[in-house]
Amino acid sequence: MPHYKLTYFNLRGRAEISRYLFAYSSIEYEDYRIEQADWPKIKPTIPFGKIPILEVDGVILHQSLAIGRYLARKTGLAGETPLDQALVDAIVATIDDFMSAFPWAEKSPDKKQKVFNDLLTNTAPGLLQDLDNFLGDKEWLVGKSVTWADFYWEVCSTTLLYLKPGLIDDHPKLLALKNRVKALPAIATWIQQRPETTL
Ligand code: M4M
Repeated sequence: MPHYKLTYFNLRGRAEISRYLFAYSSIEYEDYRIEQADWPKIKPTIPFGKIPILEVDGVILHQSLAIGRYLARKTGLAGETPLDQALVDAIVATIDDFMSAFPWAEKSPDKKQKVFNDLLTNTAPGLLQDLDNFLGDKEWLVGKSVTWADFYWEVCSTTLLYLKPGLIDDHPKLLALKNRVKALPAIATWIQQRPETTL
């Protein structure tokens, strides 16, 4: 087994999907969390200047979804067939596009709140309806077993619900999916033991 070191802030954010994949597959890794204050010093030492990164026996992997897809492939959570894998990737990208639209680093609190509110009030409902339709009466988003697309829905919806409690009240199927992921024993254990952070 390679030595794995995941570097990110002390947040769920863009690293949590990888932490779920490690937890689910019982792979040992170093969950290295840097202080915001140390970031300017570390940034220039990282190949593309962004975190998370995953070091795999010294190879530095960047981009949270490339890291997630790599771990999902290794652990059988990437989707069963090439077509299922493409559907999984498409769902992950759809959720990620929405999460990435939030101006996380906006310095003006007024502007930040305005855009956050607009996304949560006007954009989220359409996405949630599309996801609800895509899920339909299936147990998992894609195929007959859990994939990292289900994990990503759980991770991102936790942050969305922190930003807007009640956001998915009109989507009991999506809520039930979230709860199915949270109830997977290895995920339940991780959620219970992880550092508690708001985002
Ligand atoms: C993100 N919480 O939670 S933060 C994406 N992006 O709390 S830059 C998908 N280049 O404000 C799911 O740190 C969840 C998250 O330094 C997410 O992109 C999240 O200006 C955060 C936070 C930041 C963040 C981010 C954007 C720009 C910069 C750094 C980080 C995300 C997500």
